Amino acid sequence: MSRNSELFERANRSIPGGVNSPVRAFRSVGGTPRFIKRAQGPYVWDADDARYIDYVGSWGPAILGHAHPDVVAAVQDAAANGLSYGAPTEAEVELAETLVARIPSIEKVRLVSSGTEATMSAIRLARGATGRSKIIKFEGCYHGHADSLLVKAGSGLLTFGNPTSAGVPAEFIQHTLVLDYNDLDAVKAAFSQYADNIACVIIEPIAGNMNLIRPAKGFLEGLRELCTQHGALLIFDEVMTGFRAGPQGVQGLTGITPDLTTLAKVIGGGMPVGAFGGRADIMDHIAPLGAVYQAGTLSGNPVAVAAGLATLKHVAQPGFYEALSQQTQKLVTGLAERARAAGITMTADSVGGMFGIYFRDEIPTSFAEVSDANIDLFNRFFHGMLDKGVHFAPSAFEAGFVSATHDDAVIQTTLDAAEQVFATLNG
Ligand code: KE4
Repeated sequence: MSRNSELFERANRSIPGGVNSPVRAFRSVGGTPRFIKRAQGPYVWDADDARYIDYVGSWGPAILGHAHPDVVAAVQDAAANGLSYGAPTEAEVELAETLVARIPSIEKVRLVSSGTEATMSAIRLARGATGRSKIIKFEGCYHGHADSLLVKAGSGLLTFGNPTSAGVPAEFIQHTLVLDYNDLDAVKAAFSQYADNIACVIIEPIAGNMNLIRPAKGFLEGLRELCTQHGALLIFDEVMTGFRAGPQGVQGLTGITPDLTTLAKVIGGGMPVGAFGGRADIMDHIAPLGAVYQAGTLSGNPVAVAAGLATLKHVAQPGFYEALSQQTQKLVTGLAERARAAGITMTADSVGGMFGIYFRDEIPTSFAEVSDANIDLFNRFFHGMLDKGVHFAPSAFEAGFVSATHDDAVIQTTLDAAEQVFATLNG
């Protein structure tokens, strides 16, 4: 038995499903998850010492590549001064100032320890600042596991085909309207029906939790107009796209200004950091200044903040995102070309350092379209690549991630493996 299998069997005895986050369990692709014991650059090694080119990248944070020496050194230096104080530090002020400087829509920001905390807090803030209860989210978008957001969520839940989580009383989600992504008419209808009771619209401005789905032309602009018109807040959940799709996330690519933005992943560089921020007049509703309570023992943790600052310093280097986008485009173009050459129906798309691959004939524009992709073929592709030392995200409903260390040689190795795997998929 492999060490992965042994560890998975052991893990299942003490951890539900053997994992600390559902998507890691390989439930949708089948097989045994790889227990990673170390990572460096574009590679991870599993418990059997097998090496993989990694396109999960910790689901986004590992944008510099794993174990970047500057990030590791920053963490070591910070840790040597103590791990956590429960008191303000200069480093967290520096991270807040960095986010304010980099993301124009963020005038003030509060640091937390995860994306879930960021979106949960942003929703509470929107409700507190507007005095309204209803929120609008979109099917296939995942904003973390806060109760009011676990309604037809994407990511792990979507994979389990479990549109609403158990344990969430109907009362907790009665104010959550779930609409179709890219359906602006549905949003207009919701505002017509609930105009003065909609606190916010929360959206992944490029969705990454139902695989990568772009907003249709005019969709985000329409949301901005409707929110402004009805006094609702527009929340861009850029936990995944922030500093991943581009240096200012999707708001930088589109020029659309949300009222609040949620961040995590890259801003922690692999350590637990999340954030929510935006207009100062809204953020000032947050305790201790305002009446909207929010708190966290490890918020702004000095070791986590050190990793985030070191990461954000590197991504600010001239040409970083151009190079990252170029490598990601090489990957998706190469995959699509090889699939076509092998007679496999597959398309692919990418934005910045994130990408989607779809076993269907066209790039999907909605949850329904991504759901009609050939999941079985994806799963066979996933395992074929895994056997050849390439680790994609273990779900057809997840985006993939490229790091600054995925150079031409790494991309070429991936494409050579894909060519061989596609050849086996025709049967
Ligand atoms: P966390 O609580 O997992 O840090 O962040 C939740 C979250 C919020 N918003 C967006 C847009 C997100 O993508 C996420 C988390 N993303 C998933 C990846 N699909 C995390 C992976 C996992 O759940 O293990």
